[in-house]
Amino acid sequence: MDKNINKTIQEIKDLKIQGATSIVKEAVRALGKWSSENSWKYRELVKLADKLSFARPTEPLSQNCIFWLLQKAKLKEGQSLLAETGEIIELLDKTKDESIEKGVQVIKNNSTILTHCHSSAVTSILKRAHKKGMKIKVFLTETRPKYQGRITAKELIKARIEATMITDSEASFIISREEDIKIDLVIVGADAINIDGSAINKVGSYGLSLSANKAKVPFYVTSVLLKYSPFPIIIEERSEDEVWRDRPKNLEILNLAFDKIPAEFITSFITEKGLIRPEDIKDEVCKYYPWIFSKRLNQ
Ligand code: RUB
Repeated sequence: MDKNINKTIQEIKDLKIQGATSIVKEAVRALGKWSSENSWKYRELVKLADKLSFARPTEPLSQNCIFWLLQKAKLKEGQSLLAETGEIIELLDKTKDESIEKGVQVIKNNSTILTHCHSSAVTSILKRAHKKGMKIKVFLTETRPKYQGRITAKELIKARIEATMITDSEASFIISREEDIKIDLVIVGADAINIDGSAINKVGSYGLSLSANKAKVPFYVTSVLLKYSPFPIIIEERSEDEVWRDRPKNLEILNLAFDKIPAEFITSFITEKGLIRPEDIKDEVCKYYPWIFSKRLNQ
């Protein structure tokens, strides 16, 4: 296989490239580069596209964008697709930027916000709110077993935002408190939006949504509409070694990368088209990206 595509796939699998938005951008960039350096056949492109789309199985943003690229590529066999991949990246940047603006509007001055894992959409909202002069405090989970919370922590500290790291197991209790710590809202990112308005995000999100619901704390999921999937979502299961490499023989470890946030616990999605309630998300996707519902060979 092409060396650069292989490297990109490996980096996505190893989480060197993590988060839905970075994953799709690097995948699309790799395909653009390959198309411009090779005289390719459509079936070769489909093979590589499939490998990149499913480098991590729970990524409909990649699957949707690469599907769109394949439709365009049908008439361009052997030619460079850099213009098309550039168009996708531009759309991703534009929709993300619009959703960040909408996200800032749910934050009030002097808010305490809790987030989980590392979502570039969430950190961008927090940084923009801070830049606009809002005083915010952020509680962030460390996110075992791969500690993506550290990426969030470094970004927030660099932006001079007041940040406190908590262990994953502390999060529900912190959300339930009212005396010393009062969480005003929870914002998480998303890897996928399902037909029923539920969302898929880093494992642990389900528990946070449950606690927020019980404590009546608003729970927002920020996601561009291109993360919608009309197809059943596979939850990625990762290696046992990530949890405990020297584990006792015969101990089984289940290491799910993601879980599902039920629609009923989501106050609103923060999208490029504004705040959308879970029950309205399908109609909005139909309106703006009807091609997402097209039948695909591999789904
Ligand atoms: C990352 C994660 C992020 C979403 C959204 O999981 O769950 O919340 O991917 O990210 P992992 P973004 O670290 O396993 O990839 O907002 O950047 O698209």
